[in-house]
Amino acid sequence: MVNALDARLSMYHFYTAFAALLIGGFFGLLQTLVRSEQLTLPVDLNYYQVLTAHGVLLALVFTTFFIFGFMYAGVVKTTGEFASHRRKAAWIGFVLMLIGTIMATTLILMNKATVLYTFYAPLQASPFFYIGLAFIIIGTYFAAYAIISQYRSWRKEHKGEKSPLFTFMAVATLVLWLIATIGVVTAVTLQYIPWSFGWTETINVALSRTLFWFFGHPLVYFWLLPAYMAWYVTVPKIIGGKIFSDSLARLAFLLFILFSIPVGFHHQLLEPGISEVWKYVQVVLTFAVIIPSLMTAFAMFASFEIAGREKGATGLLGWFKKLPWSDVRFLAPFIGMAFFIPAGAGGIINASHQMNQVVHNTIWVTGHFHITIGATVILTFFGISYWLIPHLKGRVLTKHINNLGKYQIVLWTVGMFIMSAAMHFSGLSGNPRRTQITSYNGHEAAASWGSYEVAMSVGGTLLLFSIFLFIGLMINLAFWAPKGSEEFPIGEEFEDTHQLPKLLENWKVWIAIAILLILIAYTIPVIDLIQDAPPGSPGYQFW
Ligand code: HEM
Ligand SMILES: [Cu+2]
Repeated sequence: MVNALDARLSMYHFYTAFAALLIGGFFGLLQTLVRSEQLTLPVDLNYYQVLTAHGVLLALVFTTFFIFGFMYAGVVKTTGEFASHRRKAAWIGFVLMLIGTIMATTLILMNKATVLYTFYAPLQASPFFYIGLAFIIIGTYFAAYAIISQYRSWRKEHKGEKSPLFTFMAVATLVLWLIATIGVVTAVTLQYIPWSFGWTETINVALSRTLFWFFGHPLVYFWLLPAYMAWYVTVPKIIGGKIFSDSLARLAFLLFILFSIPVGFHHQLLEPGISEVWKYVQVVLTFAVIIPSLMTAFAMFASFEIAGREKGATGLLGWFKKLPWSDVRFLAPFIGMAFFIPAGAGGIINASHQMNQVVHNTIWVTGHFHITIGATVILTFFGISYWLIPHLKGRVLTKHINNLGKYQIVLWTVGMFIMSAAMHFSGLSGNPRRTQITSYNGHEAAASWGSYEVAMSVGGTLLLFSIFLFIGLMINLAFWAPKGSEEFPIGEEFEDTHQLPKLLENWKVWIAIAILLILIAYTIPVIDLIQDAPPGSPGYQFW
């Protein structure tokens, strides 16, 4: 049984996350309808406002709340209930994040922060929008404290034992987050807030974007690693198999810390003010992330194969048929994994300097991140929700809800496939992202985009239906499903080695390497950006 206080902590994070999903998803559908000219927004709600809210509510709010809700549940499951001062810190974190979210969303809806979720300068929002973002980040620091200190005291009490894999992974994810947020915190406190209050007249635009992407790329790994936690730790158990290798899993997470931070320039390949040499260095480091990604893919399929063979599968691919396809807890993350194959390939295209020129700022990019986060990550989060919500509420996932859940997952898969494929294809012929009007008064260059835009709205409609169904099922699982106990699946290792190479839990070494790589990749170009900076820019409000 879960401690009721810890369960409530996680549940409040999920309530907030699901509310953000519902509103954000609705805005997403509006965007597709406006772009395909099937809908004109009322005058006091402009397209870019809706787009800002969509990006903030889904990419920042939904993900962050879900991730903390999930991590708390798993940490408590594997290390024991929270000491009360830690639970208190976690609640303070929740309240700060909630206040920040309400501030930012209110300002967006008041049309005072229509700067899109990347809040690029020189677009200038109300200072309270940036303060809201700061609240969200400070809130996450309280949350990180709760988890990391729980881990440290577990290790003190269990000298010589290896820490639970789930908690280790949560800590690795938070280490990545803590280093990454240095960039955005610096930009927000030293640049955006003074500038939006009018204390400084201009802003160093290139520097602010560099600090943003120092954070923005690892941010995508902050979304992805919790999905990987589910893949490595819970999926093997769900399929009745074993974790392929505990050490491999830990090493992969540590490599993600190393290779996901010193790489922000791959988002700035077309920006002036950064020399090609440094762009080249960071692109090479970007490609290094392929190593832990392929390790993950290998480990997943190894554990699928082990599970299948243990159930009597023979031949090269016989194990494939033995996977529990009718179990939504498996189906959802599996489809997520499958989406990651084209998503990873697309990422390699985006990060390659020459090919980036073709897709830069086109809706291809939007297609890319809807199959990474919008499919891979979100489908995994859906899969988690089907067992975690009843687990926390002392109820069970019934066969009936499991079956409806499969429909929900299929709707999402088909919707995301249609929408993202249309985005990828029309992006290749130049269809821009972040634009309300895509027909360009009937110009021939835009002629082919119209039908793709309609396809996006068809996909978007299926997606919104899927969200409705999901929310309905979650309400059911939280309040109406039969009482009982639903397990939190924690996999066991294929061959339990008990001993872990000491190096793998020596955080000082890994953090030092991460910082070294960051210093190598960023010191000189950042000095250049400051020393040779142009006069700087005043703020603009085009809306
Ligand atoms: C109902 C489901 C969804 C629909 C219909 C949808 C639709 C769209 C569309 C059409 C755009 C591009 C608009 C433009 O560039 O002009 C967009 C942008 C975006 N979407 Fe979604 N989306 C959905 C779900 C999601 C999810 C689940 C996430 C992340 C968790 C997400 C994150 C984003 C982000 C970050 C942007 C970029 C915003 C920007 O460029 O400032 N979307 N979405
Ligand atoms: Cu990136």
